[in-house]
Amino acid sequence: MNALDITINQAARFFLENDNFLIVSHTSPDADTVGSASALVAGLRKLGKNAAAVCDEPIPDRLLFLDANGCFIQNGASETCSSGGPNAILPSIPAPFQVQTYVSVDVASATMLGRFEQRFLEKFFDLSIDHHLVNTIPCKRRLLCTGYSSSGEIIYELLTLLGVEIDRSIAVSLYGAISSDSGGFRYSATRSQTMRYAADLIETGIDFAKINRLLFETKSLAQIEIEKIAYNAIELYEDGKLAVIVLTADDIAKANAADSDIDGVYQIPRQIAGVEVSAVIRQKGDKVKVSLRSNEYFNVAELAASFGGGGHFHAAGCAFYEDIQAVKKRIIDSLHGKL
Ligand SMILES: [Mn+2]
Repeated sequence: MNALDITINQAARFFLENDNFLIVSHTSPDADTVGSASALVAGLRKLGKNAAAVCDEPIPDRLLFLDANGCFIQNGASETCSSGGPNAILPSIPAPFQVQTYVSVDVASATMLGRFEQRFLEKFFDLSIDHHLVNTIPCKRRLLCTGYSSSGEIIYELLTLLGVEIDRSIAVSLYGAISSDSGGFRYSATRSQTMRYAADLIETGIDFAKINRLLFETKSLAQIEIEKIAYNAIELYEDGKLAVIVLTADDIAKANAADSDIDGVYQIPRQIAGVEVSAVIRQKGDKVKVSLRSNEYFNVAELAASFGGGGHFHAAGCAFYEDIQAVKKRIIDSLHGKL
């Protein structure tokens, strides 16, 4: 516990007492941040509040079904609306009302905010809702549920507490968020509560099999292309306990892969028998992003945090402004003798 931490009841009161919410998702948007933010906005609107969600990167097409209510303002969607006033954020993000309350969902660190990073380093979030083990978001209060599989579980609890009726479109958003972050209810973060909430959501009549197929069994051609390159790039260290994949800007261009196409690559190296830690190191603009995964005993959240990043025990990430080969050496050196 930290002085910023509030309970879920206090968070519910916070939403009742405030209005004109902008819900901010993390960059490289995944199903949890998209589904959770969309469900929260839809729920707040049902309570008569003004709310909209935003992410500094476009929501990938394959995740748009999680925002059936159109809760996300897509970048540049409208130049005629303006958030305006002293609280105005980036002029390129139009909200159809004057934003007063800023809430982050599923965002562990300011580096996951894209161009919003500077703004929120200066002017803190009013509330940060998250389930990451390490959360360093600049905020005035924080609802941090580290035992939860997903932010989707937190939003489900919150909306239930607020008396919001969970209709099918909200259920799709939340089920997708929970199923995705729990790895289809396979990862260790899955608890009995996760299954209970999912069961409640299934009872609304959603096509959960379709949601799981869209999340786990559907790939774009670019995804397959980048995965082919990734398989060929696997290198093993530390007696086969560390697997590393480096994806250069050239590799990514050759596969014509967008960020969301690369997400699936993170799971590949840790599938090799005997591997404990995997690192996928890739160029992203002027940054080099590192996605770390572990299978059993190694806490990759700690390793990522030592480089200014964050995440969970078994899945974490960090970023560098260095040459990609230098980053690779740094990661390999930092794990030498530790596995
Ligand atoms: Mn999450």
